[in-house]
Amino acid sequence: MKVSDFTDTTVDAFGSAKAFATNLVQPTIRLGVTGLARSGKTVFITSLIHNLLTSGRLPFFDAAAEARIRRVYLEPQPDDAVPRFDYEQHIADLTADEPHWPQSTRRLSQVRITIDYQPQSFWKRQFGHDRLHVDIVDYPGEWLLDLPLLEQSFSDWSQTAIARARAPKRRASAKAFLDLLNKFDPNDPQSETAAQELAQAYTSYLARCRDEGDVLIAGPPGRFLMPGDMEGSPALTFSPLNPSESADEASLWSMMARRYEAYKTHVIKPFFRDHFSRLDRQIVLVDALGALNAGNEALDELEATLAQILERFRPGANSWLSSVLRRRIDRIAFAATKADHLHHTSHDRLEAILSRLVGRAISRAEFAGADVKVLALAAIRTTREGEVSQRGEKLPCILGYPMRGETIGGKSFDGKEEYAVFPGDLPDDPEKAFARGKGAEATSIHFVRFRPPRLEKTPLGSATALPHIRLDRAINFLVGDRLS
Ligand SMILES: Nc1nc2c(ncn2[C@@H]2O[C@H](COP(=O)(O)OP(=O)(O)OP(=O)(O)O)[C@@H](O)[C@H]2O)c(=O)[nH]1
Ligand SMILES: [Mg+2]
Repeated sequence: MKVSDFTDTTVDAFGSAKAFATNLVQPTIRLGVTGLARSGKTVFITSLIHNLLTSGRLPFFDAAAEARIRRVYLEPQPDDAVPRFDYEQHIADLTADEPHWPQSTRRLSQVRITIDYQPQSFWKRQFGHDRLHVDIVDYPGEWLLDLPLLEQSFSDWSQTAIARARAPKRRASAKAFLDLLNKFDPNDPQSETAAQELAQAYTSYLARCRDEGDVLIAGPPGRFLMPGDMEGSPALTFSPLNPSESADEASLWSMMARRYEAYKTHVIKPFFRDHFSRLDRQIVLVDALGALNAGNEALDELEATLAQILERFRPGANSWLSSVLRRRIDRIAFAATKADHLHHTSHDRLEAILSRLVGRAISRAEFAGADVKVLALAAIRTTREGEVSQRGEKLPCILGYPMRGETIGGKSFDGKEEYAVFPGDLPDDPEKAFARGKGAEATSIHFVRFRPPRLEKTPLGSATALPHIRLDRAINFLVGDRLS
């Protein structure tokens, strides 16, 4: 056993005992909210909190439907070193007179909401257990994809990363990096300037994949595009290099290899040990509509990525991760977000497609003891439904305010005009969305981004609850049983 293993487990044992004792006195759920970039994490957490704080319409959240929620409030979050989820700013953006979507967030953050409720259970009433803290942790799903690096040497990772950059779909985004790479000999003397130049080129390539290319996931290291406080530190200033057989200690190769190891020690391990391992429940948000829109290859990539993410929740018995996991995640929800882009007749179909996307991975992973739920939701509903007559036929459509700059069939919008949109139909059989070649059915959905809805104000001037689709079912699954 290595010293580091020993320390990890010891800290873990103390941590668990303390958490267990505290949890008896103050029941707490740590709820992880994750998903790839732009999947809807910030909007989901903001709407969840706002709906709880303002007693929104939550008929499928049992404790609310049974009128057992006494009070919900925000409390200072208990982890001093973790940035607070900026609920106040996000809700101000969404409920402004000109409502707009919150800014993209690129780091982990946390917020605590407390629910005072009337317990149903006799014992809970006897012991005065009528309060639940929910610590919500927002973190990028890309960080979960870093885990395999722990088992890869710098040489193996370099090979994989360079092969990936040369793949047809990425070659254009990677050109500048690949050209630069060939100018350096890994046996050259180590140099900070070289490391910075290469790291910058590698980061720009990843950013181009994320922003422009038709790939869904830029690829590890996940923190390169979300550096947070570590921006500019050596642990984030490296890149893969062409193979070297005989590099000495003072070479560029050795310098990059050391930094790659530092990334594992200072970035990957602390995230899994200090944050991920403490989660009790998890929701993974998936922009399945975006992937459907982007075509079959994007769907394949999404399926493979979700499978990897799922493995993190049930790692094999021998991995480093299982040794630091403090608790078992006992409930995992997968949610297809932005369902308000579809007519309600397609919501079940979207759920079926997401079930098909994660289904194989769920059946492969060992999920004994964990409940898994798949659902389609819209944390904020931006549209309403209607019908439009066309050649004597009534067609279901959705109506919303396309955002400024969006276009449909040559018409461009200013964000002020409501417009009827035919989002297109999802296939009734989810397999058809995945089919190839003959028999394949092109899924023709067309999206425009809608602006958030303008909310009514209460007599006191605050905004009424944000409208949603099936958000209450997600809340019920994630925390409902702890309010019985
Ligand atoms: N119509 C609709 N659009 C949504 C909804 N949720 C998110 N969106 C859209 O998706 C975008 C991204 O949502 P965020 O909540 O910022 O996503 P995120 O996962 O936090 O993104 P990053 O912080 O960049 O990783 C928003 O700006 C909206 O355009 C929803 O419920 N309905
Ligand atoms: Mg965000």
